Amino acid sequence: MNAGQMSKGSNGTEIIRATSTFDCGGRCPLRLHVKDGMIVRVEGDDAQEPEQLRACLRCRAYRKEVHHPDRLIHPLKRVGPKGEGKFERISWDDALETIVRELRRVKKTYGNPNIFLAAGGGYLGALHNGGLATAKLLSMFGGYTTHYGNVSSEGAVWAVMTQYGSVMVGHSREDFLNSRLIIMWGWDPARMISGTNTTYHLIRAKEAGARIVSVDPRYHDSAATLAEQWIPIRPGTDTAMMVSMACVMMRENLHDQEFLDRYTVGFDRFRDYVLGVEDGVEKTPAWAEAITGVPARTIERLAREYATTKPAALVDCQGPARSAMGEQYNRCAMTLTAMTGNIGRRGGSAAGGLMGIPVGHLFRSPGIPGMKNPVEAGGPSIRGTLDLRLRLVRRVHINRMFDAILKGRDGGYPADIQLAWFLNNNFLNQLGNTNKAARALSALEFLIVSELFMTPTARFADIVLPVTHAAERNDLTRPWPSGPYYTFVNKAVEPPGECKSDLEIASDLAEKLGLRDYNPLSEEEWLKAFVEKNPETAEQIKDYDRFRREGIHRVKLAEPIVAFKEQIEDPENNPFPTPSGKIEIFSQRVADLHNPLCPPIPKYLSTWEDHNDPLKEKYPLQLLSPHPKNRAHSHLYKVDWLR
Ligand SMILES: Nc1nc2c(c(=O)[nH]1)N[C@H]1C(S)=C(S)[C@@H](COP(=O)(O)OP(=O)(O)OC[C@H]3O[C@@H](n4cnc5c(=O)[nH]c(N)nc54)[C@H](O)[C@@H]3O)O[C@H]1N2
Ligand SMILES: Nc1nc2c(c(=O)[nH]1)N[C@H]1C(S)=C(S)[C@@H](COP(=O)(O)OP(=O)(O)OC[C@H]3O[C@@H](n4cnc5c(=O)[nH]c(N)nc54)[C@H](O)[C@@H]3O)O[C@H]1N2
Ligand SMILES: [Mo]
Repeated sequence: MNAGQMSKGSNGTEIIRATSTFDCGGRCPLRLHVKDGMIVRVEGDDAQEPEQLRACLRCRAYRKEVHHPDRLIHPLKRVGPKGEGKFERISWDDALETIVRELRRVKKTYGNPNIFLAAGGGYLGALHNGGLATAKLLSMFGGYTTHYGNVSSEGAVWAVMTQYGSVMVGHSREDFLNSRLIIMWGWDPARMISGTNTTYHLIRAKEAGARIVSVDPRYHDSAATLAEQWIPIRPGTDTAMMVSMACVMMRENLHDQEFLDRYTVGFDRFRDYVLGVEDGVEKTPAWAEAITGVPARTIERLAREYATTKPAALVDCQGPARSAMGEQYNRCAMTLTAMTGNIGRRGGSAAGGLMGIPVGHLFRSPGIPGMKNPVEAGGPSIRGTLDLRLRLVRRVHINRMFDAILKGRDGGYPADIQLAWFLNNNFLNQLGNTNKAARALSALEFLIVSELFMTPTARFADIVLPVTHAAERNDLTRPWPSGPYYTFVNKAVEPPGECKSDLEIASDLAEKLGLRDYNPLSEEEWLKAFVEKNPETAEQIKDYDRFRREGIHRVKLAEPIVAFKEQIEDPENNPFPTPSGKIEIFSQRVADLHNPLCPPIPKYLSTWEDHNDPLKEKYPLQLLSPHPKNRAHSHLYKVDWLR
């Protein structure tokens, strides 16, 4: 019997408790009904309290991916031209020997920096995580080059690190019940989720009388079901509208000057910009109307409403920030939350686009810290630094990896990449400029892709390794930092064919490469260590077996988590983690970059290919590509139900 089996279902099925591990904004607890080695039915959470974490459509179609007839089940070797997709079956031994030979050849001929690891978010489990497992293997092998930056939230991360010095800018979702006004600004949680319980709490807030407004070019599911007002806006112009809302508040003296004086620096600089002292242009609603397409009267009304309804939650997200100058949108949203004194207060919001809470999402691997990549020895850390000049002389920005493969050191990149390993991603599909990506992947001497399916990226590989699905191994995972809960992914079924997990693949390679102690523990020992050696989970999860049986540990909160509560309630003892200890509406660190594209205060800046670009005459349409409701990125693409 599987340790995660709770009970018997109807018709003799066994019910296994698990969750998905997709890189989506939720984490649905699932009851997988298994019969004769197949998942025959999927049910969602059955908790009675505090609330059910109801499964999304993707999770309800889960078994259709696990048992999909197109799953890769044997290692493959390319036999046709790169990208054409002609492969033949080979044995694991052949596949691993070839990889060992190529790794050694590239290391010897060019050195370790020319080995590249491209990991993505395809699997968010803690142990069988290909990104971590392969990084550890390659570190022990002498190192590798990799990417930095974040396709999801680079703009938002930059913005919050500038202004607050912390990425934990969210409230636990039940706090929406305390809001009287909620502005969903470029945010569609019914689709992208932001925490499995988010929409539930928004509905409760609405039922309790909160007014909900959506500012978004699209009339999406959340606007349709939750909002009383939908304000369509030209893509990329949100900052102009926010700036003009600030203008209304300043002119009508609606802003919370006391809050600004006490907790922020640089508001006067922002005011000079908004009122036109700096550049002679007052950023009035009429000014914004011409840029955004939103009527000046609509802007004025929203500005007054937001400034006078307390508490109010302005929720920005990452989509609008995933564009040129996008970080200004998050910075300006944060500035509005400061001007209205909504930061650190129940029912308010600090904005910042990330919505993370610092509880219920940590599974630190006891084996991973101390795993140093020799290629990066002495290099600066990627985390927590705002200093763009320092950023990663030894890494390649994620959006530039294909350019780096094509141009190498001559193009100013840290290495001439000859061998690459892509896993947990489908970057040919997911990063910009697919034609260039195809050229780059074709130019590699050797490409390994570990995958569930023959994706567009995998078609370019020399060797394709078939991996197990999350349903086919035991692991721990976490919701995005929205929690608060921890989940156990119990193995439901045996893997098909010859699939191995990324960790098993790396362990086998370590053995062939003579790297001892790569994987000293069994799966069970690792999982126990993850839970018991991480101080947060050790304190929370007292009964490992029960956690495993139930598949979830819900963290009980005495009261809602409110970002920066301590900083606001007791600022003397709890400065913001910024250089000034305050919310930095003006940032000296950014000013010191002397980059006209990085203003030290939030500003609306027109960009290339936006509504003002003369190219508009030729190309009058703007394309938005929001995250798909029926998939997690390209993951689940094969599932006919979801199509
Ligand atoms: N146009 C446009 N492009 C975008 C975005 C957008 O908004 N618009 N959003 C961007 C964002 S925010 C993100 S996060 C990226 C996501 O981009 P990717 O990280 O490339 O996401 P996926 O397409 O889901 O690819 C994940 C792959 O991992 C595979 N996989 C699943 N489990 C495992 C496993 O255990 N092991 C291995 N080896 N593989 C596994 C899946 O089969 C899938 O092919 O896309 C970005 N691209
Ligand atoms: N179902 C599903 N959920 C997902 C994912 C998935 O692939 N599928 N991916 C997950 C991942 S990795 C991420 S990073 C998050 C991303 O979450 P988000 O970044 O919030 O999602 P997006 O879909 O990129 O865009 C959010 C909204 O921004 C709007 N928008 C785009 N441009 C503009 C603009 O200029 N102004 C305004 N006001 N609005 C604009 C879009 O219409 C959309 O409604 O989602 C996560 N959740
Ligand atoms: Mo993302």
